[in-house]
Amino acid sequence: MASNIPPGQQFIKKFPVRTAESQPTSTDTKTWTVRITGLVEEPITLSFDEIQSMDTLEVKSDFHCVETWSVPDNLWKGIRVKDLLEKASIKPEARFAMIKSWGGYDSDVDLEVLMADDTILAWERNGKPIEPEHGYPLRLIIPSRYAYKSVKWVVEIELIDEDRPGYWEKRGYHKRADVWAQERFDR
Ligand SMILES: Nc1nc2c(c(=O)[nH]1)N[C@H]1C(S)=C(S)[C@@H](COP(=O)(O)O)O[C@H]1N2
Ligand SMILES: [Mo]
Repeated sequence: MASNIPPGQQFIKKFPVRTAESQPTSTDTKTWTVRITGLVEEPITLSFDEIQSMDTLEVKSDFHCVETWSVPDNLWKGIRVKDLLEKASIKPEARFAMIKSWGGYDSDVDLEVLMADDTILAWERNGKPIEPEHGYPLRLIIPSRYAYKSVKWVVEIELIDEDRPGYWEKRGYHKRADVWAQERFDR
């Protein structure tokens, strides 16, 4: 567990499920792909196998929902989003990305945060495949931001120059969502 917890958060033991859209009807890794679109030299589509064959890493982190619950000590295994984006040659004007799920949920993320060393696209948690309801086969993990940025069932990363709000950001949640600065709501 991290030595401290962000202000206003409480650790809980059970991992709740929060899903705004419909869960994928199939999480077959043979057909799952992630597209990188928008402000890139060449849009690319990567299969689950191609992603899994990249350099993998494990990141241990606490998971903080804006509703004030936190799940401590998750060991996520996946690949760095930075490595993925480098395959697509991002245009210099890209400053944000819209991360999109299979069922239409989305969240906007600062490119800088997306490129951080601990921002990963994960398929395992604590040594086991992520449960389907928690985002299998590929879920984004951004430890420093509230969990609504950690999009489950990722199918597309769209690079953009002007920020635009995702699903919860449209409904009042903060566009940056820094857990240590308690950026919960945008006023
Ligand atoms: N695709 C998708 N990703 C999502 C959400 C969602 O509704 N759909 N909810 C977000 C919110 S608000 C939270 S708190 C976490 C919850 O993750 P969990 O369901 O694995 O606990 O996922 C985030 N990612
Ligand atoms: Mo959340």
